[in-house]
Amino acid sequence: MLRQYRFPEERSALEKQLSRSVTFDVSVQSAVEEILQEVRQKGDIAVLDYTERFQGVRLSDMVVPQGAIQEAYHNADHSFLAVLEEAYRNIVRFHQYEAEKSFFYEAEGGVVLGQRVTPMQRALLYVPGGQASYPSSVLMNAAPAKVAGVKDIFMTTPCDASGEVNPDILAAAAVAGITSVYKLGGAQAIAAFAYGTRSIPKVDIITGPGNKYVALAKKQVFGHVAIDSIAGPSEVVIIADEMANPEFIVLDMFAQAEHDPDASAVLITPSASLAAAVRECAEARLPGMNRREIIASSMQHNGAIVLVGSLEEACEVSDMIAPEHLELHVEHPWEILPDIHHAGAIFMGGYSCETVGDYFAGPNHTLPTNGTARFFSPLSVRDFVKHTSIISYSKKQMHRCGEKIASFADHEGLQAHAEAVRARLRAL
Ligand code: HSO
Ligand code: ZN
Repeated sequence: MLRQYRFPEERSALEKQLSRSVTFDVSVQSAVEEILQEVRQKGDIAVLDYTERFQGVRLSDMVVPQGAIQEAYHNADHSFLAVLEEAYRNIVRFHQYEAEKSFFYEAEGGVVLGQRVTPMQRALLYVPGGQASYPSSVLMNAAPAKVAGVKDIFMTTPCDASGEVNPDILAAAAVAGITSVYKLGGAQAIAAFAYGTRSIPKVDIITGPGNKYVALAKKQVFGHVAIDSIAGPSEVVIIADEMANPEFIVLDMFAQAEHDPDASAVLITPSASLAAAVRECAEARLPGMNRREIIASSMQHNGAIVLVGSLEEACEVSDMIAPEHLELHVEHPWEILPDIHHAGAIFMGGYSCETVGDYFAGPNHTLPTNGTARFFSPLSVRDFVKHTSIISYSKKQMHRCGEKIASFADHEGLQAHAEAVRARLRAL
C-alpha cells in the first residue's frame, strides 16, 4: 500500500509521487464564471435559481431562523457541547496571542508616525456541506474573526433538499456566538457575499474551505473582497526515529488519508526497522477502518515512506515538501526544530498528534497546503484586520525637509506634487 523510496538516490521518483497539481479544468472555470456574472447582474433571483438547481430546493428564506440555531444547540448532545465549548476557549485563547497592536512613534522634529490596526467590518465564513462539513472548521474560522473584532460575522452552509442545515454546524455556530447563518452554498454563495444582493450583505472577507467551485469562485472574487488561502487536499509528513511508536505513526497517517483520496501522508525515517514495522501495522489496521477505501487510495497514490541517512536529511526532505502538518516522532524534537523551515504546523513528539491540533489545542487548523507553507501562514487574527498608516508632519520638519521632498517630485516630473510642498514652505 505504501511505496518506499531511498533519499537522495530516488529523489526524482519521490518528487514525482508527491507532486500534485492544483489546476482546475476548463468546464469548472467557465461554470463558475457564469455563476459569478449571473449573481452579479440578477442578485437574489440568480442565487435562488442556482440554489434550486444545485441544492434541489426553492428557498423562501435564505436565512436560518434564530430559533433553529438555538434549537440545534439545545438538542445537541451535552457532552459534545462541552467539548466544543472547551475547544473554542482554547482556540480563542491562542488567537488572543496573535492580536497585533497599533504602533506610534515620534520622529525628528515633532513628527509622529504610526500604524493603526482596525478589524474588517464584515466577514463571511463558508462551511461546506456533505462529507467535509466540520463543526471544528466553524470554530477555527470564527475565533480569529471574533478576536480581531469583526463586527458582523456571517456564516453560510448549503442546506439539503428539504432546506435543512446540518445541526452540528448550527450548534458550533452557537458556541462561537455566530447568530447570522445562511443556507446557501457553492459559487453562488461566494458571489452573493462578494458582490452583495438585495437580501445578502457584501462582506469584506470570505474564509473557509469548499469544493472546487467554491475555491475557484473565491479565487475569482479576490481583490473585490479579501479571502484566506485556497485550501488544497490535506497533508502530513512524519519524521520518526527508531524510538517511535509504529501504531501512532500509522494512525496519524490514516487520519490524514481518511480526509480525501487526494490527501497525502509521508513518513520520513532513517530507521529501516521502523519503516518495516509501520508497513506491517498499516496492513493490519487498514481492514478495520471505516474509511478504508479512501485511506487505501490516498496511501497508494499520494503516500510514501522515505528512507534517509540521518535526521538532518529527514528535515531536508520535509522542507522540500513544505507540508501542511509536520509531526516529529523523535526523541529530541526541539533539537531538530531549527533545521525545519517550511511547515504549516509542527507537532512536537509522539503525544502531539495532528488530531489534537485539528480539534482542540488552540492553533488554527486552516493551514497552508500543497507546498505553500513556503510563503503562506495559518489562518489568523491578522487575516481579519487591516493596517492604516498615520502621518502627522510638523511645520518644523516641513521647513527642514520640504525642499528635498519637492526636488524629489521635480525629478519625477510631477509639478503639482512639488508645488504642494513649496506652497507650505512659502506659508511658513
Ligand atoms: N485536518 C484538517 C482539519 C480537520 N480535521 C477537521 C478534522 N476535522 C485540515 O487541517
Ligand atoms: Zn484532520
